[in-house]
Amino acid sequence: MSPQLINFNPLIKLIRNFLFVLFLGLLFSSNPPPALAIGSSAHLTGAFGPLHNWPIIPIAMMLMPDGKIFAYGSNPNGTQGAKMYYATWDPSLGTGGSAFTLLQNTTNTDIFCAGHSIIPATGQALVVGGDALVNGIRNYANSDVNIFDPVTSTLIRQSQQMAYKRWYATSVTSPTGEHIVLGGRNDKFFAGTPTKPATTASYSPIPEVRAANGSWRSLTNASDDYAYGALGASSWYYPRAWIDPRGKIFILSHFDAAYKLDYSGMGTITQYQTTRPKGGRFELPSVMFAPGKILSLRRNKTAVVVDINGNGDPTVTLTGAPSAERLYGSATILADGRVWVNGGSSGGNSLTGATLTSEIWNPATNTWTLAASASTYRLYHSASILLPDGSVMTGGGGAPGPLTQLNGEIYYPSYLYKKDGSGQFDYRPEIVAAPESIIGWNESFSVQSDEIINRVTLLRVGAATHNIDVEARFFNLTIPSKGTIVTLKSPANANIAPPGYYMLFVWNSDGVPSIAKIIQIGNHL
Ligand SMILES: [Cu+2]
Repeated sequence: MSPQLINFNPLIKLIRNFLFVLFLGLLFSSNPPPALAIGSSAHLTGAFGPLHNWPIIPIAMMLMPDGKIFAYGSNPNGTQGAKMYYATWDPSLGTGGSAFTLLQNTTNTDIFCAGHSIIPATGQALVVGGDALVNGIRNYANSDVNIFDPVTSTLIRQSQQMAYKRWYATSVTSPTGEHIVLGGRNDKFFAGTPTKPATTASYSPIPEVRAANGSWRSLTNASDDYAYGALGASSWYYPRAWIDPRGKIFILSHFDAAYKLDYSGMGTITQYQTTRPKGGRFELPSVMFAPGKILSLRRNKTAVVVDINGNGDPTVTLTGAPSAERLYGSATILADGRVWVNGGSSGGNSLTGATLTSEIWNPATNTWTLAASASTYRLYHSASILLPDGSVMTGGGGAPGPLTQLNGEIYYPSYLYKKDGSGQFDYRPEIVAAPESIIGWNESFSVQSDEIINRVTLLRVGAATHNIDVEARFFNLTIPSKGTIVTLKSPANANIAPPGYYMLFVWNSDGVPSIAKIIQIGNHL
């Protein structure tokens, strides 16, 4: 499943760079540098690439182990249509039409607003639940299970369904490679008409676990309407849930209560009594930016760090002040461990109060800094995801919304640019050799670059939708001594680094990252 390693000869690279510089010299000896390049702030704020088309609204985007994006959401007209279509995008081909593939969904499942994760053992995407049309009315739920296979680009309906219907459920990958599925709507309120019967709203408060063999087990002892059901504040709406450092599930509800779910046996759910981060909303993103540490955006231009590393109740501390309230915005861990936040609006799914300016939270300083501005708004049904080249695809919005966003933009973070203000991309170190087979936990492995390696970072491949990516995780790997070959230790255990696929970035002394090599962490076969 690993992408083929390109064994690059450093001498060829040297010659290429020399010729390139010679070419630039000749170019600029007769023509002045382009005006746009002077005084660029891209090396400080990052910059957006041009707006480009998507064949669907990418409401959900997942990075597959081959470096491509699997996306679903709308039909090509930008209205709800995931029963008919999904799409793939190959970032290595750019953003022109030929980089995207529109595919037919033949499963008869409407995966609009489904839950999803990557299956660690196979590198396929697990898609749970989604939408259903009942008496001609949308946004009911289904209990279907589908798997997207990146090798054949096919979406395949599974014979083993969930016990409960789920629309807006969260899927969490466990340390053993199972999936715990939480929340979602079971049935929808409809008042009824003379020709269409009334229906009553209900939710799915019993989590269920998908074993590696595809069978399902309900956690009937862990039923809870507040943690992931009807009560609280839309607690069923994509519950914010992560495996904690002890291997249990931590849940940060939208109404500020926090829970521990032990998913062994029939399950046990416990509320943390003292953990009450204020200002939660289901429209706001949260992301695990370091082992056991979650950045959570809250209402009224606030954000908190929730630390779940200790054995007692998790602690909550305020960060510095974000510049804007970002309902329906996204939070993405960059390749250097900072968190980039974009999109959103203080007015909800509305252009009133919407912001184009993005911003970055730096965990080292606990401060927020303004970053580049996008050319269009990202609201409800938008998503952002880190790519293997260290840039971020942000796309979508609409179905419904004030804008039908059949488009995306790529954000190029500051670390990709030369520091001289020219606005040009810097030369990148390249990974010459990295592990091709599975790496265990707390295990030594080596990586080789064509430049001195100054830093190595590791980021779990993302699975973003509805302004949340519960798969995303970040690791700074310690380098014992710098060199073109460094020996590192993989993360300590499967609780902090669940099995699956991770982007490995090496950084040179100029602070520029390589294109990532996607490696697999798991049990040796
Ligand atoms: Cu949705």
